[in-house]
Parts: sequence; C-alpha cells; structure tokens
Amino acid sequence: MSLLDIRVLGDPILRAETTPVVTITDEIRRLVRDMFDTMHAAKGIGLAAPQVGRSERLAVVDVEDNPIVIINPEIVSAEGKAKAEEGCLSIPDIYGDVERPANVRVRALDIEGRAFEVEADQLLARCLQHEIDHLHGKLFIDYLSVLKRRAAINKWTKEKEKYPGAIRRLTPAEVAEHHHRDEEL
Ligand code: K1U
Ligand code: ZN
Repeated sequence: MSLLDIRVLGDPILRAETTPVVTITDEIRRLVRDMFDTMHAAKGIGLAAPQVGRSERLAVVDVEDNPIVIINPEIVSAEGKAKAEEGCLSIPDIYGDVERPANVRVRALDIEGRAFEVEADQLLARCLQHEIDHLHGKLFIDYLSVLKRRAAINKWTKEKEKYPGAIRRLTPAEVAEHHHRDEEL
C-alpha cells in the first residue's frame, strides 16, 4: 500500500483535461487502491486522478462507508439546486458555498470495466460532481462569486507557502493514524 502525494492549487495538472481510460490494467487497479488509501488518510470523501498527478479519467468517492470507483464518468441527468459548503484536498483550509444540481445520475465503468449508473442526492451528489469537475480541470473556487473567489485566492496565497512545489505530502501523524486504523480493521 502506498500513500500518494496530493497536488495542490498551482500545479497545472489540476487545470488540465483528463484522458479516458481504455484498458483497466493492474497498474490502474493499484492506482485506485492507493487513491482510496490516500483519500482515507487525508480524511476526504473523494479524490480524482489529477489530484495525485495522473491524467486518467477516474476518481474514487466514499460517502457514508460506500466506496465507489468511477472510471470515465459522465453525468447523464441533473435536477434541482442545492447550496452547501465545499472543501478540496488540493486547496487545504479554503472553503466556500457552492450551488450545484441537487440530484444527479452518473454513468461510469467500475473497476472490472462494467458500465453502471448511480443515482445520488445530498453529499454523494455533491461529491460526484466535485470529482467529475476535477476530471475536466474545474475546481470549486470557480463557482464562487468574484468577491468570494478573490478572498479565497488571497487566503491561498499565504497557505500555499506550506506546500513547496505545489505538493501536499501527508504528515507523519496522518500516515501513522492511517496505519493504525488499517491494523484495527
Ligand atoms: O476532491 C476532493 O478534493 C475531495 C473533497 C470532496 C468534497 C468535499 C466536500 C464537498 C464535496 C466534495 C473532500 O473530501 S474535502 C474534505 C471535506 O471537506 C469533507 C469531508 C467529509 C465530509 C464533508 C466534507
Ligand atoms: Zn477537490
């Protein structure tokens, strides 16, 4: 098991389009496992490939102990509107209210390459949309009003000094807590 470094705002990979996955290789399966481990260690509910420096179109989510891998995901329908606070593992300590469709249906491939659909509301709907945005180079701060976005970016100007090279390496405490949890399971 490996914990991966997380790329933070400023790394151009977070703004790039991803490439669809054509073949689910052993290497992709290992990447997915490492992404779940990294997401759990960082206490996130989602993680997209660009956040760990990869350009494949895939992400993992885990809301209320329901781990889901989405490969080449697409939103096939979206309804309603809901506003709630979001954070991002690639913009630590910055938060903002984002309005998004309240309900979505997402079509994707699972880790075996089988097509499936998931219908989601509440936090899962928000998380799926946040992760699919990452796969198209979009970040939650892009939805903020001009003033709130400017405030978030100003705060980030100071925060980013903690992440030389735009890399967030999980702290020894985060890694140790993760290993401890792993042993208990
Ligand atoms: O992609 C990411 O950066 C992960 C991000 C996903 C996300 C959080 C909140 C709303 C939508 C999507 C996070 O997991 S940040 C951690 C966090 O803010 C959170 C953790 C548990 C519950 C709710 C939020
Ligand atoms: Zn994010």
